Amino acid sequence: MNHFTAYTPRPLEIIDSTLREGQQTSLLHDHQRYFFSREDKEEILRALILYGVKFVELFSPAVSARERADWAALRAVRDALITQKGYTFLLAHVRCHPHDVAAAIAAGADGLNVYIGTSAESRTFNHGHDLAGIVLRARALLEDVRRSHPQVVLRFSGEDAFRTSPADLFRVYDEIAPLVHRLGLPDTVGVATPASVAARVTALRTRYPVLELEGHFHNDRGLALVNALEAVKNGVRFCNTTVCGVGERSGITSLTSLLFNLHADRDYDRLEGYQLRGSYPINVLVADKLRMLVPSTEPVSLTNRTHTAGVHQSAVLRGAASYEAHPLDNFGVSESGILLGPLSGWNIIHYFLKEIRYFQLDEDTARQIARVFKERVYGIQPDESPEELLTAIAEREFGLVHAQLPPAASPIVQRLDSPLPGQVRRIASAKPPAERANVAAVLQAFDSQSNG
Ligand code: HCA
Ligand code: CU
Repeated sequence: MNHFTAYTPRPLEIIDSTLREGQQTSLLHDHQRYFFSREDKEEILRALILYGVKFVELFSPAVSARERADWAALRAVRDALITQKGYTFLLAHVRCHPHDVAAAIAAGADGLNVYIGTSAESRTFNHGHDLAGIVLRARALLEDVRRSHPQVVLRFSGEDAFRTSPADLFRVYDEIAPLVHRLGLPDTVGVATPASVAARVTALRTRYPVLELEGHFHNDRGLALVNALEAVKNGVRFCNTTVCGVGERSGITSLTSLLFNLHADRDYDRLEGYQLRGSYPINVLVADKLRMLVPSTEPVSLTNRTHTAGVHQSAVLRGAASYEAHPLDNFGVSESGILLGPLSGWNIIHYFLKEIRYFQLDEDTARQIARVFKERVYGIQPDESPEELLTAIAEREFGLVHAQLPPAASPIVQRLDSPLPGQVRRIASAKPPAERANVAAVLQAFDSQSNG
């Protein structure tokens, strides 16, 4: 059976490249890890499939023996989820080279993401072929795959397409278009702007009206997200992302930030089939593998529901909508964080001591404690947390005692909560409790809800 011809693409098809572009992140080197382990990859692939991604890009098996061996393991993960989630296409990212293509086909790739540089910079410094040479090699290779492996899904990309003139890109794509399912449009070095993306996409759509387009945007200018949004709104159906946007240099478009923004723009058709509640868990999963928190610049993050200014904190306690404009709980960020510090007002201190620490106290005492805390917190020691300081002041200097309350779940959870007795104290950079949740289980739960 040919899975691809039997598959009707949705309005937006994410081609997630966390396991290819994402593995090129320098963040892995920061911890002397250099690559994802097989278990990491299996977990990430599983999470992506449960999240609703249907196209996953992997390294060419020609990269190393380990990558080649991992292909079989990842196919097994995919196969185990077919009954539950349908078919997921595993695409190999391959150079325009018969050796890479043969290795990918032998590894059981469903599709080939073939690329070769078309800009003057790539031609000069990368492979040394002129445009005619590129066309010759690419045509021969793609014709051969078409003939010998007609079930393989083919994409061709002129690497560095945004520094390739339209005339040069058309010169190559005109010859390749009849042989492939998709043409790629990678902004390899992050020079594109929303205006240049709109112009390029429109030009390609006009010239190749029956072909699908694929976008890939690097974040060197901080425009990876807005460029991807512009591309999909101009008719690019296939878009490359990675979880948390990790990738070469400053990375590419983040998976969840793209979907989150489409949701904010009420572009619900393009969200068909994605389990948005799994967004934060999947960010946590990958961030955890990179030994970091979900970046504060990531829209789907606990940071976006964490409040420090006193004015914000007291307003959020009365109504979260005051400083939380987006329905982040629909994206799995199901708690708010309140950080205590010198900007905290008496009311949040009252709330923290009463509702989170279950002390018996009145508002007047809370005001007095707040005055002491706000002065003392400036002299806080590196091994002490603001919560510990506040609790110590409340207990030792004001003699507060605990109310005998049942441990009811609170809607607001202290992000930097201090440890239970006997636990090692967490430092500020350690994972908040929500970020250490069993992510696979969470994704699975969302998934079964959505199926039931
Ligand atoms: C690379 C370059 C690439 C390829 C993208 C693509 C880019 O790391 O090999 O194949 O569409 O940014 O151009 O990631
Ligand atoms: Cu890239």
